[in-house]
Amino acid sequence: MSHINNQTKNLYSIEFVQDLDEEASAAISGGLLFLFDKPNPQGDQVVLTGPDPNLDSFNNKASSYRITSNRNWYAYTGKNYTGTRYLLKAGTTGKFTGKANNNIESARPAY
Ligand SMILES: [Ca+2]
Repeated sequence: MSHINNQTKNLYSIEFVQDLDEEASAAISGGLLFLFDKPNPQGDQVVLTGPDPNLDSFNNKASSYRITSNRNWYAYTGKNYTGTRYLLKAGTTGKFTGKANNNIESARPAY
């Protein structure tokens, strides 16, 4: 009986450590936002690990996105987080449609 209790305790300890690792890794990275040139999502891509005020070569190029972390992001049609703001939900993949397509100029995690 004592042996079984020890095993249970050890399993909980392992899960707890894994949870801490995931949280720590999300906090360090700020969550990951992938932007794609094509809508499927395919084509050229860029990976954002934190706020990006101009997207550099990906400016006005993104047609779809994927968020691989548990953090929401905002995408904006203007540089420096201006213009129309779009909420991109954590863990989702989606398309930029209408005037958002090929019109995203900055993005940052939604704190
Ligand atoms: Ca595009």
